[in-house]
Amino acid sequence: MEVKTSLLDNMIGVGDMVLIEPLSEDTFIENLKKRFDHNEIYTYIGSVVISMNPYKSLPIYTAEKVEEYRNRNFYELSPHVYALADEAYRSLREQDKDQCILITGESGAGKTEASKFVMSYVAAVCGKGQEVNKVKEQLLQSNPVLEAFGNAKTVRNDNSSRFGKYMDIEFDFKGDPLGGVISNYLLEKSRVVKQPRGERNFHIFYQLLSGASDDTLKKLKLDRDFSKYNYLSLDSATVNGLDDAASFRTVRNAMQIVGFMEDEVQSILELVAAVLKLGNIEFKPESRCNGYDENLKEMCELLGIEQSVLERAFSFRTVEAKMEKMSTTLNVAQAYYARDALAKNLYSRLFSWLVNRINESIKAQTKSRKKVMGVLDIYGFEIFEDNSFEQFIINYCNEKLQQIFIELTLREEQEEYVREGIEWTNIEYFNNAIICDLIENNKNGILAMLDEECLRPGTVTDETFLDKLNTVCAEHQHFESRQSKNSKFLTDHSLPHNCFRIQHYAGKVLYRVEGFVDKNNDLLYRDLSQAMYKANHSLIKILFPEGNPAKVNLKRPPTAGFQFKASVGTLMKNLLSKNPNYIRCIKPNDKKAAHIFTDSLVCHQVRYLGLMENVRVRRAGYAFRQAYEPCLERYKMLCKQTWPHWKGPARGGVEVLLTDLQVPAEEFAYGRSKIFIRNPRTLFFLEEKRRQCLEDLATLIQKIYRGWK
Ligand code: AD9
Ligand code: MG
Repeated sequence: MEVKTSLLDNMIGVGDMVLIEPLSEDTFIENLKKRFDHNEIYTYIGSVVISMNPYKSLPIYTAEKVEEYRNRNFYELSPHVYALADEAYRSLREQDKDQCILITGESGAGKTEASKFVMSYVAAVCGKGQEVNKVKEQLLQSNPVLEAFGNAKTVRNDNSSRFGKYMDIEFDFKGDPLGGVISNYLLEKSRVVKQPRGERNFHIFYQLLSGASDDTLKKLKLDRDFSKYNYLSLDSATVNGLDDAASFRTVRNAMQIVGFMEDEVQSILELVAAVLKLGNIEFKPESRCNGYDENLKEMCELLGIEQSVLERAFSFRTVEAKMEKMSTTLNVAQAYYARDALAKNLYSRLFSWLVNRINESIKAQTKSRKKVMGVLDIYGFEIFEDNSFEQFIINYCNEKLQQIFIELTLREEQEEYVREGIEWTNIEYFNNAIICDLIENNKNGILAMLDEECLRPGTVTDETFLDKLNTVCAEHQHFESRQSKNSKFLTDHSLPHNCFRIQHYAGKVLYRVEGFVDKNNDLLYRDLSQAMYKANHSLIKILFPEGNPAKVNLKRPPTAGFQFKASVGTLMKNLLSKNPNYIRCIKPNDKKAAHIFTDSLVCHQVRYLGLMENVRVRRAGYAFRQAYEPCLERYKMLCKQTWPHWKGPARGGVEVLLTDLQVPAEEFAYGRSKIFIRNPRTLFFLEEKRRQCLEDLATLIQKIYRGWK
């Protein structure tokens, strides 16, 4: 059985980890390194793609490459994210199976870049024509817009996603794109008012100041100088390799393609400017708001708000109790708190509005049944020096994705062997379900406890929350320790007093509780939302519907944690209903630098991503499986006895077929309902035979046709 394959080239390492001999963590890492050194950043584990961030641009995403990978078998060419995209798109089109592309890895590992390569590949190979091209352009151009408003420079990544994004691309029965739907998950809005050292605010602020024309800036009452704005950190305002001015032009252009009207763009920029102005408003003890505060005045002018209304909202707070309204005066600290809360709310609501507005443009214009490819690109696992509610949420989301990976590739795979009656020895792996439970359990999970604390009457502080956590988790742990030794809530007396620690799948993280209660509550004083609602500005009005006095709703909005948990739950259900394709991104070093491969760092990621277990399950098992009927249907032309019709059960037909083709017996196993093929090369061999057969047939038909003429 001769096989042409580029998976076994020893010079540049092995293209599929399944083929490594002998397999150990060392040989695994060595293989990654060898490939990385040769700019081979992709490696397979069966159908899973490992992607190493090269931190330099490689000439492997050209139109020629797209053509090369188009309609080729997954194992035929050297590993590439295009091969995965092609496989997913083809199964969607030919087998009518909805797909999802799950991209995981820690912050800076290359998820967002990978998601864009997948999208651009699919866009390049699907459908043609003016209408279709417009849809594709709009889908692709939604990226720069969302990145401008939702990404920022962090210490881990110069273009770090600060929101989670899931995009469904919808196709018709022919495989032509119809449109898409984007869901976004909790933007890290605290960044609007404060950034950790060495980090920046969201890109759009710098892009606007650097790239807008003098005239635009004048209209927005802005100064080009970043240092004039309190909300823009100074120490890292320009980032090497980022051209804010050029990006602004790209974003403006993208907005136009996506279908934003000029007046909408203007409104959006007014809001961005208003946030910067807000950050410069100052409060004094004698009179909270200084009526002559230039920033306050300009902000009100930008948004069409009566200045006295906003001044009042920054000076007093109305509390409604038992049908009575009481006004309390805000002290200076409370006024600053209110100001920042307003800035965060303004920005994050603007972001959600942008997502909805883009959805409005890109939504499919038909109600007929659609085939769907979902692409998930979330914020990666993060450990900072200082970790707060945002990191907790981000890491919880990553924990859930790891759980899906474990469920589908490790657990399900092994269970399937048992179900199909195939001989199998179980492979041990770490299951992180216990960590997910610690966070999301409805009764005593951390999020539930935080909610309980937020809703409890009386004085609630971050410390009371921590006390509760420590008591309940310690009890739980005591209980747990009798059942399992794996409790992941780590109490130890060396912890700083205001912190708790969780052993996540990807490492231990120390969380500081300061701000947890407040961020979870996510409340905005009604006086402020009412002031915003009164604005003579169409966009602001939409963003603060609760400020409408006619719609006074005393019911408390759900907490941030509760909403996040619910949306992650929906996402997981959605993902589980589709055929998963995995891209597992790895970061080669902590310096954002090309050519550096830090073994220990890579090793850590390989371990927590469960990649070794993944290869072991894959190796011990069978790379490919298919129910007997479709398998026979696909390959029956390769054998005289099965072609054109096989009488009898399909399993018998497949047996005859494989024997006739002289596939060695150790290469396959017969399950109850499926045939299992051990090596991808065998599958490739079958596919190649089939292709030849079809080609011969086509030549024959042409000959006959010519003969007729
Ligand atoms: V985060 O969780 O959003 O903070 P990501 O999304 O995993 O993170 P991202 O895709 O933004 O990381 O990649 C980080 C940077 O690495 C990019 O800005 C590129 O400069 C670089 N990168 C990543 N992948 C590639 C690639 N395939 N080719 C070239 C790359 N550069
Ligand atoms: Mg990203």
